[in-house]
Amino acid sequence: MTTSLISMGGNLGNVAQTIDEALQHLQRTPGIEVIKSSSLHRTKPVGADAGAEFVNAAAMLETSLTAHELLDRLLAIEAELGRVRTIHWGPRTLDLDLILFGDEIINDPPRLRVPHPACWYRRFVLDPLTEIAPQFVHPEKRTTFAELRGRLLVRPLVVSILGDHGEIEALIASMQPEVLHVNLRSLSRPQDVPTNDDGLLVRFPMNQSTSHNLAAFLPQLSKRISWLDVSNHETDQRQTLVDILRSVGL
Ligand code: PH2
Ligand code: MG
Ligand code: MG
Repeated sequence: MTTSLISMGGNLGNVAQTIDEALQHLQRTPGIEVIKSSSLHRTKPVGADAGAEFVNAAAMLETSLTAHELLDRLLAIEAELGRVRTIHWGPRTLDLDLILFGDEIINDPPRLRVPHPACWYRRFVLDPLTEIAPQFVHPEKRTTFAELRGRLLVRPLVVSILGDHGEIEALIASMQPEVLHVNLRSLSRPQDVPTNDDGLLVRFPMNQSTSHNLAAFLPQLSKRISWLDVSNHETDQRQTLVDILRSVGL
């Protein structure tokens, strides 16, 4: 048997009822036991096309299924409860995400990555999760979910951005006045990265010479808790930064 954590969220229809039905569907599934579920959290939408306010929650399951079997079951329940996938990150009746599966680290993109790659900096995941599993340890970060959440509550939160200097400086200059409680910093050289692991360290797309320079530092940097790599994001940098700040609760 494996203990697993899932996150639930939606912003179309009666989400509270949909989440309740999802938990019943899970409970009725052979090989799945719902151990605990969190309260419902109203959260601001993250993503330009995400739509209205979300309701998010989390649940703890005990299962004899494999991670892939559990994922298939989650996707089937989403479909049974009326989810239609049109735009990526669009409004939805229900999203069921596999966050943790025992202490397994699963890398099978694009189908499945466990722990969920964004779970450690998303308040809409961490807030419900810490209600039911504060002392569970993230197997890659080797840190409890309560600690991961606590790291994001520090004010001002330092968000350091590694990227093309001119572009990042301009982005920060235009955004900093709008965002209180966050200290945005531009890092133009990997060797300027502070040694402490506080706040958030975000890697934006970089020109060849900077990214070449970064290669030597990557092994060290990627060991950090704060390391968030969005260098392959296609959306515009401003929206990416807005989404990150929304995710961490700013
Ligand atoms: N899920 C997303 C995108 N944005 N925002 C909130 N508040 N809650 C979510 O569950 C959520 C989101 C993609 O899965
Ligand atoms: Mg999701
Ligand atoms: Mg999903």
